[in-house]
Amino acid sequence: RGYHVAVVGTTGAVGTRMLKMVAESKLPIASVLALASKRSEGKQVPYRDGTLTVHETTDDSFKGIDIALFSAGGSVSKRFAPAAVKAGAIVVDNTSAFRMEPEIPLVVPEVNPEALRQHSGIIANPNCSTIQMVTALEPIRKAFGLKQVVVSTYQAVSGAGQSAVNELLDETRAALDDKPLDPQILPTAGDKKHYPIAFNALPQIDVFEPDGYSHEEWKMIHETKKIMAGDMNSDTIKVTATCVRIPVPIAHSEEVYFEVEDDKATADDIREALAHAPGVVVQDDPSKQVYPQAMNAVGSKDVFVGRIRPDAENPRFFHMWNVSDNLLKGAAWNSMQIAETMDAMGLIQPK
Ligand code: A2P
Ligand code: 11C
Repeated sequence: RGYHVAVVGTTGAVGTRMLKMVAESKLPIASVLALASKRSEGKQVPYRDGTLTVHETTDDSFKGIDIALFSAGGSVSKRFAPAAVKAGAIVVDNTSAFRMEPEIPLVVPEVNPEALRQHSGIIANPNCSTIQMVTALEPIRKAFGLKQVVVSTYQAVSGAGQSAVNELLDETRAALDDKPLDPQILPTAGDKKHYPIAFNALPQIDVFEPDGYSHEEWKMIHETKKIMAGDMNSDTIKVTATCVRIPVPIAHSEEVYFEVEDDKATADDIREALAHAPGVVVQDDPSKQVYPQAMNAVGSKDVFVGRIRPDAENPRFFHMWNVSDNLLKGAAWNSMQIAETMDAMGLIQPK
C-alpha cells in the first residue's frame, strides 16, 4: 500500500530534484513513473540507488497514478494536467499555467495549507522567488502584521532551466578564454534579444508587461497577494518587486524591505519570530560576518534569513536578506511538501 507517483519533466533541472524529493519523502511510495517528452523516451534518470526509464508523456500516462508532479513548462501542464486529474490523480503543478485561476489553490505549506481543502484536482506551486519570500514573511505577518513589501531579487540562472545553466558555464569559459560569447537563451527564451549572463546582471526575468514590469515581477506581486491575503488583487498587503538575474547557478537571494503594523516590533523580535518558524533558518550575526549566501543554500530545503535590521528613517520598516535553493523549496520540495501536507490533512490517501 502506497502512492503511485508520476513526475512530468523528469529530465529537467526541477524534475530531477522532484525524483529526489519523492525518494526522500516520508510518504509510502508504491511506484514512480518518470515522464518527459518523446525526445527522452528510453533515457535513464537517477532514482534512489538506481535509475528509472523515461517515458513519453501522453494522455494515457496517468492510469493508476495518485500523485502527478508537473514541471515541464506551462503548455505541457495545460495539455496533460486535465488528463491526469481525469485518471484520478491529484496534480501538483510547478508552472504558472493555473496559478491565477481563483478556484485553484496556490500553496506554500508553511503559509496557507488550509487553501488545499478547496482543491478540485490541481494544486498550483508558486514561483520560486515568491515561495522563499512568503515563507520568511508569514511568521512576521502573524506576529506583527504586514502592510507592505518592496523586494529586489538576485536570481540564479537555473530558474530558466538546465539549458540556461549550461549557457552561463559556456559563456564563463569563453570569456576567460577571450572567445566571443554567444547568448541564445537569457534573459528569456521568450523574447527577441539575448544578452550574456556571465560577468553580468540582467534586470529582466521573463517578458515585459505593458506597464514596464517584467512578468517575474508581476508574479511576485500577485502570487504573494493570493497566498498571503487570499486574492491576487488584494490591497491588504502592498507589494512591489524588481527582479534581476545574476551569474549564480543555483539559489535565489532577495533583499526584502517591509513595513509591519506593530510599532513596537524590533529587529530582535523579528529575529525571534523567525527563529521558531517552520522552514526558516536564521543566519544573522554581522559581528561575525554571518549571513545567508547562495552557495551555502544549495541542496537545502530551508529558507535562510539574515541582515535583519530596522530602516534608519522609516519607523515600522525593516530589511532582511533571504536565500534559498530555487530548485528545492522554490520548486521540487515545495511540490512534494504539498503532497505530504495533503496526506497529513487526510485530503489524499494511497489506493
Ligand atoms: P525533455 O528532456 O524530453 O525535453 P528544464 O526546465 O530544465 O528546461 O526541463 C524541462 C523539462 O520539460 C524536461 O524534462 C523536458 O523533457 C520536459 N518537456 C519539454 N517538453 C515536453 C513535452 N512536450 N512533454 C513532456 N515533457 C516535456
Ligand atoms: C526564474 N522564477 O528564476 C523563474 C523560474 O513561474 O515557475 C520559475 C518560473 C515559474 O526564471
